[in-house]
Amino acid sequence: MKKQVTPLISVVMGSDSDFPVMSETIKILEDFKLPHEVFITSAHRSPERTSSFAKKASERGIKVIIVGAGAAAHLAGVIASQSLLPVIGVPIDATALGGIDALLSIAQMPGGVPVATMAVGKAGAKNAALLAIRILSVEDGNLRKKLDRFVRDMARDVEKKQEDLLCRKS
Ligand code: RP5
Repeated sequence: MKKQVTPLISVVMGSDSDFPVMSETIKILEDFKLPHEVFITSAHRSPERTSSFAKKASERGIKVIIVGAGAAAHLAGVIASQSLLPVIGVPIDATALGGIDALLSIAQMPGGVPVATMAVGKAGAKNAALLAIRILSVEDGNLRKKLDRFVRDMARDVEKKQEDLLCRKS
């Protein structure tokens, strides 16, 4: 029988239409082998489900909540108002406003209820996972080593791009 692993990170989204962007978060968490869960709930369409999720997340062992939402994106703020866990918001381009609506809704929280707001779209979704990993790596040496390797690989990729470009030119 497969051993059940308690998720440390919850990846929440307002709708299944957010999944193509939030899959960037999930990819990074999988690469780092971090136990996580994926949960769909909406601040507006399922407020009770959202509230129940936020209130119980900490007691279930969740350490960081990542929230992707588009339009009038209140989900991250509503969850942050009902949980003491760190909440990271990813604004999603879901309307004619190109994500500016979600960006402002997530970033412009009133003083007292913090939500760490990422860039709109896939880069933000990727960085949300990396920020969660940075938070957890403060207390986890192995995770810090993996993060360090990730950062060094990224720098090496830049150098490789330079070399490839020079090869193409010559
Ligand atoms: C938000 O409304 C969701 O996060 C999504 O980005 C947007 C549109 O949702 P759907 O109409 O595609 O379900 O709550």
